[in-house]
Amino acid sequence: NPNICKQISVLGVPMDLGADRRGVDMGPSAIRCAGLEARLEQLGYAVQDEGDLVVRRAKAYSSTLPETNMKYAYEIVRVNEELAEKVAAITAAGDWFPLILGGDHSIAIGTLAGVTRYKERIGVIWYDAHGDVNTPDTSPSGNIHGMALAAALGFGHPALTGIGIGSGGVPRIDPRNVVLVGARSLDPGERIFLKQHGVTVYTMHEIDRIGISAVMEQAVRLASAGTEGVHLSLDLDGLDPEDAPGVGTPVPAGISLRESLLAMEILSASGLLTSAEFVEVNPVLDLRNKTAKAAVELIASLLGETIM
Ligand code: 5AB
Ligand code: MN
Ligand code: MN
Ligand code: MN
Repeated sequence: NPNICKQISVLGVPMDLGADRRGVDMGPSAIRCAGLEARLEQLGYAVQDEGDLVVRRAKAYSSTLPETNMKYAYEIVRVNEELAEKVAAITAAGDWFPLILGGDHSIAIGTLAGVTRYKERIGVIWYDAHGDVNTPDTSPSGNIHGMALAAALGFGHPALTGIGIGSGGVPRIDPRNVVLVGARSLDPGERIFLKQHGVTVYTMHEIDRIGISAVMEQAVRLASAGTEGVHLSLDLDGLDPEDAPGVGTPVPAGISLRESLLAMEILSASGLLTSAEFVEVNPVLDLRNKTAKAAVELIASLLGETIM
């Protein structure tokens, strides 16, 4: 609970190998430039900026895994292993809240392995236009950012599913505690996966019908049932491209910034948040850092900022 945890540990992961468009590696920088640290300090938090992990881009490190379509798998696996250890270390004592800045969404595999290290069971709210539940067999692209949630749930290539938990390790996330919010672009194999494993999906249809507030209340309830807390994995492409143009895979007709701020406030009020990551900010495609600024607004709301 960030309202109890008065210390925030910020960690950047300048990873762009999980996506086709280059540039999300500059996401952590852009979010820091948008004034993250000062904003958190204004809220009364002690902030420890751990800096960025090192992502190597030379071809030799980042080639496709033989006999798979998984682009840049070697380096993605290496960085995620390091990320899992780092996040586990941040959470070990229980009084630091990990705030991870991406980077592409492939980093969720390491983040989730890390945040579950000292927890029995955790729920996840996956705020995204996409499902990210492809496996190498269903992926249309071979891009690992589209496989991250499946891998964190234990499905896909062993090189990914073993990250942070070892081969044969069992993920501490039950798909029934996973909730997608904002989905509007799912691949055929992903629809099957989501139904088969009992992941709850709130598409734009539900958001438009019952409103973001009811959706988030239900999402919190489902993600927290029987768990020790809730992790937020927020892909900026969950937002409407009007409000968040700086993303590699924009999908029209998304969640507005206004609705998203309310979503963060509801999550904050639940007092159940254990950790969060903000991913897929691409400064190369952004307009005057608009998307990174939106990320900072969302983070402030998530961590308890109120108007009055
Ligand atoms: B993101 C797609 N489903 O697997 C795929 O931005 C897109 O982290 C994945 O949500 C988008 O390549 C991944 C077509
Ligand atoms: Mn995503
Ligand atoms: Mn996405
Ligand atoms: Mn994306």
